[in-house]
Amino acid sequence: MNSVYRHIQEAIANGEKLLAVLIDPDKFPIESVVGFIKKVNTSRATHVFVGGSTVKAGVTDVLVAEIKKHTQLPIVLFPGDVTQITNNADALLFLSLISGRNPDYLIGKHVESVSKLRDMDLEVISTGYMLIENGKETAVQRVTGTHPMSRNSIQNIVDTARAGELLGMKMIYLEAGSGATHPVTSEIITLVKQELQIPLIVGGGIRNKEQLLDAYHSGADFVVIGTAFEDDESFFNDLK
Ligand code: 1GP
Repeated sequence: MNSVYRHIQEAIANGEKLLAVLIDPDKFPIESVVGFIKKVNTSRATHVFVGGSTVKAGVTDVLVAEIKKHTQLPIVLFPGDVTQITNNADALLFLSLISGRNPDYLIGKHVESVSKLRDMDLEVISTGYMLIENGKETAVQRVTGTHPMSRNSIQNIVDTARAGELLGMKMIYLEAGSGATHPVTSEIITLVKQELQIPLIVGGGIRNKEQLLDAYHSGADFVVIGTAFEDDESFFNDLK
């Protein structure tokens, strides 16, 4: 029990940097799993995240089961909705959208999910999820009806992350949004990291090795990349 989070903590304590490949079930045909996961397995990815803002009910369950057949990497759910929770995964990021003020995404969906979680042995990792302005509207913003935090309100971003930690959240996820024009800035990552004891995840708009290394050097413990792999699988070769 609780081994995914414990391994994340141990890896960080050993100075390792973690990388998740994000698969959005809405955009990912099940026939592509074998070829795609083969590339994931030979890259430096440490985790597979599965989830999206708008996914049909039942699709995630089948996709995760198929991915699991082809990789030893931990599969972590990154759900946009309760219907995406499946016991076939190894862990669930229990995301509370602390950058927004929509009660459904702060606590409402979580209450809804409990009757489902009660019958599962899924590891649940409480995560403070923060949407940061990136230059264009993102799916998270549209679906949750919340505003991202301004890139210039750095103190507010830092304070929000720290409030998440003080509430007992186990990780903070700084999200620019899928396909973001600009990833979260180095300055924001550095200042948030300085404030936290818990692992820091950064994602959204990271498309090349330089941006990935920049996020790591700024203080990200864990980076999540989806679109860059969807658009061009040769990106995996850069990350061997
Ligand atoms: C989105 O942070 C993730 O929720 C990954 O974003 O698809 O832009 O890599 P990209």
